[in-house]
Amino acid sequence: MPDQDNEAGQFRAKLIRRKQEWAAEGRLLTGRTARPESERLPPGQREVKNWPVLDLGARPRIDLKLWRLVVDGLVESPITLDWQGFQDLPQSEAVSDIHCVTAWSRYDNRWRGVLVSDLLSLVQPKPEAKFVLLQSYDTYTTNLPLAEFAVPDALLATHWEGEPLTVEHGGPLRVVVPQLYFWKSAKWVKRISFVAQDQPGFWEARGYHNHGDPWKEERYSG
Ligand SMILES: Nc1nc2c(c(=O)[nH]1)N[C@H]1C(S)=C(S)[C@@H](COP(=O)(O)O)O[C@H]1N2
Ligand SMILES: [Mo]
Repeated sequence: MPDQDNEAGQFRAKLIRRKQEWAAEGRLLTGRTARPESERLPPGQREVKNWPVLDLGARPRIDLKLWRLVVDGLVESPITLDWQGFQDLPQSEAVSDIHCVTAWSRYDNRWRGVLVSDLLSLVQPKPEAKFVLLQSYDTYTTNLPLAEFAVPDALLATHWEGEPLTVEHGGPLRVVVPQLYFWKSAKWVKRISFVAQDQPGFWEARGYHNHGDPWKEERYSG
């Protein structure tokens, strides 16, 4: 319906404008640095017990029969997985904290899915591959260095706390890269591309930090 599309479009435009303003003003910055070894909460963050939903407002519902995950670019063995093919990969669990750039952190999230390290063994990135671009079913994109994607507790998650991920939280499949701000953890991921040259994703092109380390408070660029 055009009316609904228009409303969704206005919501999205407003949200993008507000978050761009935050970046321009340097909102929430404390100028402190903290170490993950001695402090659990990164600077400027507060712990929440609930789990807020943050996205651009379009939450795609993907029929598992039509769902595909493309893994391509600078890899020895590019692959397109269907849902069964994804289930056939080794499934693992990892527990990690979430740190969102809007200042909430949520401790001890138990994820289940395919470890990024297992995906990397499968597709084998070439030596020239230095960065990863994640593309999602809602047209969202985000970028990160391959070295950050390859950490032991990063995963392609289908479950949270033993339950399938809800659509709001990125189900059927989202990326989780816990040591970076949560905007790097693409929900509804559909394509993972390994590239030589970094290119900014959605928020990275709109005033958000290219790297996004919560411990260094890398919230905004510039
Ligand atoms: N596909 C997609 N992934 C996304 C987003 C989005 O809009 N679309 N928002 C990002 C942002 S800004 C955050 S903070 C987290 C929020 O995840 P949550 O809603 O499960 O808390 O998802 C990230 N991944
Ligand atoms: Mo976010």
